[in-house]
Amino acid sequence: MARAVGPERRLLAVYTGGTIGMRSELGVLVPGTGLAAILRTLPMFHDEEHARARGLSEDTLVLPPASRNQRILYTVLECQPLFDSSDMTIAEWVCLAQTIKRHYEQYHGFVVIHGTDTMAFAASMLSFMLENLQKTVILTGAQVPIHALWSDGRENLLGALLMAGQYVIPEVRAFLQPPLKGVVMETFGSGNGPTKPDLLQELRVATERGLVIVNCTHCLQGAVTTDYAAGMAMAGAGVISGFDMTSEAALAKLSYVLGQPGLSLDVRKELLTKDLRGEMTPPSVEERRPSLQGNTLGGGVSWLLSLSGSQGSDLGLVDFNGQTPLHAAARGGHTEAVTMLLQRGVDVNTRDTDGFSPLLLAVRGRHPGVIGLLREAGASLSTQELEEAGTELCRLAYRADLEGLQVWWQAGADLGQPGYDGHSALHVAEAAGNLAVVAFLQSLEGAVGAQAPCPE
Ligand code: ASN
Repeated sequence: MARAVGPERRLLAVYTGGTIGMRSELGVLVPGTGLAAILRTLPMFHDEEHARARGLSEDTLVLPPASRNQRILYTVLECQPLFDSSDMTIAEWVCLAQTIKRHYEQYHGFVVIHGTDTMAFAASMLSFMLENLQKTVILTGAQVPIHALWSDGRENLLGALLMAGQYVIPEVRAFLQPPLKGVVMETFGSGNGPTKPDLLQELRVATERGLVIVNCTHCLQGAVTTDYAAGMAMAGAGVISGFDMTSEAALAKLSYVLGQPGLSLDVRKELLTKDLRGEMTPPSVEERRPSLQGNTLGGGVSWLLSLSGSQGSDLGLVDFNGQTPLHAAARGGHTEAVTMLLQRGVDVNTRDTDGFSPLLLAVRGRHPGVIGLLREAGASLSTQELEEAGTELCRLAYRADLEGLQVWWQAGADLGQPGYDGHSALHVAEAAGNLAVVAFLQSLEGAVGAQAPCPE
């Protein structure tokens, strides 16, 4: 969250309805029009003197000065019709997103004035619909109409206007940037989240940079597990399991652990997985057995290795998805574990039930160290795995993602392979003017073809 600069910040307040602007009719509350007119009469929402001196148009309101050199100007866009939010459906949320999109360039930020009954749904919907958002969008509402003698609405709306006007809070991906040190994430069911590769990649980059992310379930009972691929993906991205901790306990514990002076990052992470004050029930060793990933992967693999020596356990053991310990180690970028497993002679080209090899998982996770080890041990991508690669390569070229292209090359993919529309990554990079990518791809063509030589 960065402080917004500039003498004037212009906001659009989209008024969709809700109690904040309701009136009583025949003893019941119904959506009320004319919110802007009410705000204009309240000095905390409009500085008439400044508006006149500045020659602002009729539909523009201006807050009294909140900081010395900055004014927040805003326009209220009243929707037709106005809703009690319990009547709002996907159609209205789409319309709301389109309204923000239509006005995106004219304003520095947006406030959505919304009923509280379904505000959480609207906020969640918007966070998915407004992709690549670079401006602040804040939802607010109230339990009591804003014109009532006492109303939470005045404080809520003022807070929303000040936040949207004074701070740049772009979408959650950018949210993980420094100076943030820790995050408590609430996920579905047993710790499952979306497995969108770009989201997982953001999480992975953040955890690798040292951000501590703790995963808690939003369920009132039960714990975070890795029973599902969706939960496994979180752990694979370096997110720490909060097991059965409540989000409140996790937040307090994270603050406590991050606030302890002189501890290394690993020690802090270790502390988070331990029960310090009766706040969690970490799983027993037995329960941990099938997971074999995330922070416990190194230990889990060593444990398996020790068993394989003494009791002949099988390192080719698979989980529900047909993935072996080598898949898990490759996906998590654990070079030591990969080395140990390869030394024990596990099958380097083993495929899971989707046909994916450890090498493909290492490419997706962008782990060049692991890719190198797997290639040296004879790993190669199958025809099936390479089938979709052309389109992925074009996407990376378009985004000037050199690192992404390099790992595919290191894994032995043909970077000249066309995407779904017949264009190659080089065509796409040239068209997009991504010169570094063009130079990289041309250097491969000139030298050894667009495919990495197989290591000896
Ligand atoms: N029924 C109202 C609504 O969601 C409740 C409120 O805004 N406080 O529109």
